[in-house]
Amino acid sequence: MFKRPALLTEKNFHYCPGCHHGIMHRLLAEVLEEFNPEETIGVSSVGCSVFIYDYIDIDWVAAAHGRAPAVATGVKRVKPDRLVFTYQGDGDLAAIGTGEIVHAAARGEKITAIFINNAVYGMTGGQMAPTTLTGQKTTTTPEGRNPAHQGYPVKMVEMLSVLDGVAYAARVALNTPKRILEAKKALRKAFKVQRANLGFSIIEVLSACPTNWGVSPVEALKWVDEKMIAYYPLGEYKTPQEGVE
Ligand SMILES: Cc1ncc(C[n+]2csc(CCOP(=O)(O)OP(=O)(O)O)c2C)c(N)n1
Ligand code: SF4
Repeated sequence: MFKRPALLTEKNFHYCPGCHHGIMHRLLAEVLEEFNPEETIGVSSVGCSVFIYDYIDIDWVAAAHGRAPAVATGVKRVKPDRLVFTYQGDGDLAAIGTGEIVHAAARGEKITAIFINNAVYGMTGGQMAPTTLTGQKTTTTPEGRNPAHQGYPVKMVEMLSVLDGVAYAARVALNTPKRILEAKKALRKAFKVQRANLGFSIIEVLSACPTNWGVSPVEALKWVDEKMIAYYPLGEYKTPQEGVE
């Protein structure tokens, strides 16, 4: 029988119907309960998930837009015994914070990045993000993203996985129950990699934004399959040599 994870506060999520941020918050709360929540520090970022610190009852530091990996680096270096993670959207991690994420990964910081890729800037009204798909209509690409003008969508996990500092990199989705369970496994593994001091870990989460995609919550589940996974294949892109399951 499902219970409400003890780490989720009583506060109702402010997310739109069908948004996957809520599913991810629940998974995060469930997995953190398996570790020591008292010793966990989250770094929240800017975007729709800006109030995550109101929903998951652990210690948090709020970072300015894009700066979460730099803040997490500082926190982890001061408190190396803590489990430290960032929670960032694609505008945050792959646009304004590209430098921070690349260099934190290259340095092999012992932190975990949870990267929510919903292919748009959700909070500010659906502008193009680096992850917006070719042909996808957004408020700043009303004709659809055209690589000739806006370049190609960025595959962050593939890009980061080639860096030596990265110990674990995976992409997951939340549009079916099976995939939600796989996402939970990947999240657990990313934290175990951090616990084992093996280096930087990241999980990219393909996440629905029905509001800015202009589809219903149910259609958004299909959209993840047909559009997102087709361009952003799921799976583990890097796993440590040592046995972390
Ligand atoms: C320095 C700075 N620049 C711009 C903004 C405005 N801003 C707030 S949220 C956001 C986009 C967030 O999009 P994303 O990271 O994809 O998260 P989502 O809302 O989709 O979950 C922007 C540009 C800001 N808060 N700070
Ligand atoms: S705008 Fe998109 S990402 Fe933001 S809460 Fe709504 S569905 Fe979620």
